Amino acid sequence: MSLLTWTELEALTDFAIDRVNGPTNAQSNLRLFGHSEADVRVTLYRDHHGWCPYCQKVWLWLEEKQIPYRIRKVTMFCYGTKEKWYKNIVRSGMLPAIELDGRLITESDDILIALERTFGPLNGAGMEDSQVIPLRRLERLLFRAWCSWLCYPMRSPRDDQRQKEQFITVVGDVEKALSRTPGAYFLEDFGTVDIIFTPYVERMNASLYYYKGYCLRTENPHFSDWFDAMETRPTYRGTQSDFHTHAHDLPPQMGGCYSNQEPETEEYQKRVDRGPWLGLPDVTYPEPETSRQEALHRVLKHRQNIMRVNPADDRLFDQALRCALTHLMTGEVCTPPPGSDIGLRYLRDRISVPRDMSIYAAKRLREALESTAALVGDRQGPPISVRDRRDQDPANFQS
Ligand SMILES: N[C@@H](CCC(=O)N[C@@H](CS)C(=O)NCC(=O)O)C(=O)O
Repeated sequence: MSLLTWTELEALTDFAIDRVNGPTNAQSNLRLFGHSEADVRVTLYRDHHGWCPYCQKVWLWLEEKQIPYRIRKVTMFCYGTKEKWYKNIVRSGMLPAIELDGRLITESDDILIALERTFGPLNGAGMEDSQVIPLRRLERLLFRAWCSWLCYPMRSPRDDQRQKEQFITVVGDVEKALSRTPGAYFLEDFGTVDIIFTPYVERMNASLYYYKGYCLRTENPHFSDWFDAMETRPTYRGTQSDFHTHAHDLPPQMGGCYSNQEPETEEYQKRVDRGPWLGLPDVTYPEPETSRQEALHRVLKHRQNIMRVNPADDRLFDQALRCALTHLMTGEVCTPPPGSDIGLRYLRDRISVPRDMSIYAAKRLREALESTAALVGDRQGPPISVRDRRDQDPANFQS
């Protein structure tokens, strides 16, 4: 099989989106929605990797409401050094923050309230609406029950079971709340409540699957419909992450995630880490036709940095990566040089969704890297740290 050159690979993708006026995407630094730059009144400070759940909340709201805004990305403590310029604005370094007409606002709930006062609430019911307040409270209850189960080491399987039951009781209340309206959303129309639930419910779905062998999305019919409905929205698709990303971004952010001993847990962990990734319950909308082109385009764009941070020898990895990309685009089996399995799996483990690419593009790229690596060995890359993610320090990736 002929290994494609970089030039030949470049000819196989014309993937492009309009980052300013097109669909929601994680790479944009400016969103205009057809307005002019002079109309921008908001700057959103959010984290580089799209890992901060409170940032996702504000990000989604601005996208849904189509408010022109600028984005400035900031490093989280768990993966690098906080930028001095940001500490001069927000001394604690906490995210998210916005500047609205020159006024700095922190705390995601206060941010949404301030945005509502300026631009009006989303679909009628705002943060302080009497229908919204009890649902916001329910979201916090669910969050606490999730933390109690996931983020503390359990003394025994019985303790684990007890925490699971407590979590499932709150899930039952959420299911009831979702069943009260004819549609799939929390209130009659999609709105603020759905946005408030989104970041942590997405993280619950991923982390409980991986650490507890429990699938929130498939085991609860109303949640399942809600996820499906969310995935019809281009705004959500643009901010949506996957199981692999969350399974490994949460431990340092939460101070630890603890696995139980259920047989499903071991099976699901293997699936999330080593594939196959297509068919995992982190996404159900149909795969876009452009997913492979997108993955290729993103690798080509960041090729130099990808090579530089990879533990494998540059020449060896250059050839191995072209093998994986040749396979991705042509389906042909292309055997990489001996010894390149670790380098390919290092990259497989460090694709972050949606930071690097969308969910299906990442699945396709992981599959191509894994199946190419498997041709020459079964060695895994260095394990992903649970204490910090300095391997993802954005300082190493700036172009
Ligand atoms: N109550 C705050 C919580 C914000 C928060 O906890 N932010 C975390 C990230 S999720 C943060 O910025 N931590 C500092 C860091 O990780 O660098 C809000 O709703 O905005």
